[in-house]
Amino acid sequence: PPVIRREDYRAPDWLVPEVELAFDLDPARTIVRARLSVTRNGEHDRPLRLDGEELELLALRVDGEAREARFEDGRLVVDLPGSSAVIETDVAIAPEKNSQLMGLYASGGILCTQCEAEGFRRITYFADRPDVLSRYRVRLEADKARFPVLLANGNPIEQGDAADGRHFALWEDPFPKPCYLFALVAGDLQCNRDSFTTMSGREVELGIWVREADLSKTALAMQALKDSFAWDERTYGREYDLDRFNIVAVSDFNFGAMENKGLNIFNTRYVLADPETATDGDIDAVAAVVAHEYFHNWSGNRVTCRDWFQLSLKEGLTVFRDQGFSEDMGSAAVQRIDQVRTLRAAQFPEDAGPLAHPIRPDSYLEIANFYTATVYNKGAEVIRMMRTILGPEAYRKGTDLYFERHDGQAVTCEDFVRAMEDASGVDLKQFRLWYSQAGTPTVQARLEQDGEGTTLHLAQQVPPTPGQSDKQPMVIPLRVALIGAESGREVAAEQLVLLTEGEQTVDLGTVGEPAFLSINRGFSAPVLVDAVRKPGEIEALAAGDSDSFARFEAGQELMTRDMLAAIRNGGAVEVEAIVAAVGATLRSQSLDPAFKADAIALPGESLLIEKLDAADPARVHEVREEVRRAIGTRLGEDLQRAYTAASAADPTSLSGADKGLRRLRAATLALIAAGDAKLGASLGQQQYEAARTMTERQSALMVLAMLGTDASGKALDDFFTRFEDDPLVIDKWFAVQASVPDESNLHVVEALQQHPAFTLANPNRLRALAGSFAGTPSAFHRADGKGYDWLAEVIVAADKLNPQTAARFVAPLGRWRKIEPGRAARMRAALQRILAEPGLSKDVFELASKSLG
Ligand code: DPP
Ligand code: ZN
Repeated sequence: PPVIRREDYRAPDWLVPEVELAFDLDPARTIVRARLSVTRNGEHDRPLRLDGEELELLALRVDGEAREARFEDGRLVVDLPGSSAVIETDVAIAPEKNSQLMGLYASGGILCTQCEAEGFRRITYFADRPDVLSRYRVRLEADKARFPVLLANGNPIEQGDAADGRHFALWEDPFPKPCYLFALVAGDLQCNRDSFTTMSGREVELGIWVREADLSKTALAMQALKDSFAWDERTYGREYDLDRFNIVAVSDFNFGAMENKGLNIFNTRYVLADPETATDGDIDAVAAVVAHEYFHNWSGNRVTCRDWFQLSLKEGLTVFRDQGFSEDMGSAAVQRIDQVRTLRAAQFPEDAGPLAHPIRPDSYLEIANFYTATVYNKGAEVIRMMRTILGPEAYRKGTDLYFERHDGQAVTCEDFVRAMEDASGVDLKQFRLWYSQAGTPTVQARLEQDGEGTTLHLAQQVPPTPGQSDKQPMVIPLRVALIGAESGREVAAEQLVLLTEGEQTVDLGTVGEPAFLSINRGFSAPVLVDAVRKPGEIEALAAGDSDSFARFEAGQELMTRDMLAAIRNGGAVEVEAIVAAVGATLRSQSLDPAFKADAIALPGESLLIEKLDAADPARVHEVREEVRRAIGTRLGEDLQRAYTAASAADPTSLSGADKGLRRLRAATLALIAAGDAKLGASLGQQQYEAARTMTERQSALMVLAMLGTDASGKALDDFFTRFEDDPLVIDKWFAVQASVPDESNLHVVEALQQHPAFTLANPNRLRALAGSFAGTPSAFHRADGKGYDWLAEVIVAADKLNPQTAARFVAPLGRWRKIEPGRAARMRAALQRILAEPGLSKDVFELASKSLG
């Protein structure tokens, strides 16, 4: 497949200002009639070229005259003499045969669309690129009984009955948009209706459309939607612009959700939630995704991307915006820890591996492969750094200028940075390297104190990544403070240090006592910090850093240090410091429960593997388990006391305090079980049986499943029967069992694959099984390599149905560089087997070949 390069960008030859579409909807055979008004863009004599994929062309007319179709490289080529023309096509498509879930497809009796990035070409012939913006007028016609609800982007204009029991609806979207934001839905749906009055006093009708049985589970999403409208007005001055805002939930979906103009389509997983069937984490994710998609209305839709290399322009910015929303709606400190956890678990490995790419990639084979943690989460960190460097007020001026200057345009990351510069007067020339250089920088830090004063020595390295061997120093904003070794107080107040050179020293003045270094507070830069630590320093920071994120970090650093030492030297783990730190956290009167839950959780096995060369995953598991056991036995009483206290959480309350208690309860239960299996099993069983919410039930079930006793089998059976009719909960049933960290768990996973409720065709179900298994190192990395073989087979089978989702499972096999040679060879062999498969999609081909690289 051809490589697409950013430097090859050329403005479109033809523009398409107006589009009229008429859909004769039928799951087996849908007819799409398109009428495109096209205009020549600039001086050239090139023909119009339209993308199309799996379309049956029935007719082509140019200015009303029938034309023979001509194709070149799969595109429909139309020679046009003048400067404008009207192109009409009639095509047939088969939604119910569309297993890729791109374009128009059927999901549980609903017809719906997914067009980002390049799905629109599977609906009709079109210039399928984000810099072609059009006004759409869309007529939908379908059987009235089967598809009583007909939705599209924009505002409803007209509806009525048609012949043969059919009916129609006409929708118009006044805002020009790229075709990736096109959407339609037809189905038997019920609506949770509400409204929002915008800051200029306009009334917007809000609707969340779901199947009747799910209506009762839409209240939380609706509240989040209204909160999002209000937050974006308050925080970014952004107002909604149409009379309608609709969300539709479908159960087969490649993404989490999609921000189509005025008609967001969501994976049910990010809409449907009530405390009985969704955990607190699920409920928070619903709010975050609802906010994310809504915020795209400005950052993505009103101002869109020139080309797909600019994806982070909308995704990094919008993730940063939804993070801000979550910080304001909940506890900012806990949110920040969660954000960094996600970044470390998903993005750091990507940046350190064969698939590393800058947040603005330079090339791709398949753009669907670039909806990555780098583009999204590191992209958000880059925006956050700009805000840190400019300050909140200048940042807001910058976003105002960006939206004002580029409203209605398709622009680049460069345009965003320039707006920030113009609004603030700050030169971001060197900062731009964050857009072009891949790899996680490492910052080395050493504090030097003598009679004269305190000096911070900093150095940075940006590691080589595929295609980028030499890197330049980046702009790294570091929030730094000094904590007195004796007083425990901040002896040098927090300041922002901009590390811009390869090596740099910072004068921190004189402080009256020996000091400890609190650096990268709040995770002000997405870097690895390698600080020279004094004896007792990290312990002291873990016990009392005044920045809660830095305090959490210090605890993680301490745990990582002692676990890595044992993994490397092969001996027993030195657990004293860890046990002392966890004990102090548990007993603290001042820390809030959510923070405690985060602070007592050990860094995961994947994270430890990332820090090793030639890791033996079995050894990593053994050491981590040893520490968990030590905490469980040595701190049994503290854990039980904390567990009991946390059990007082009001199960029906979704307040931050009650969520925090439940989080601590889950964390302590797991550690109790690690120290005393019998006690863990009995508490787990009690908690499971008494559970009133999914948060309590799922955490108990996970502990029971890990213990693998008779009681766990019973609980799993009960769970299945109880929630048999709720696909999202059955996903959990699969995920819990596929996450058991045991070398023999592949057997369970293979049995689950044969379960009647399993299907490769549903992305959520596939992620629940294959994603959970591949995300559990001690099970996935069986020494005999059978875990890799299993995953490779699943990828190959899923690829035949849905390349985009299949490709998501390749990355775990690409981590072979971090693994000991025996297993690494088996991982490579699995990748080679995938590549040997005839008819492989370019999605899987690209990632598998780069992973072998
Ligand atoms: N729907 C995906 C998202 O919102 C892609 N735009 O991130
Ligand atoms: Zn997005």
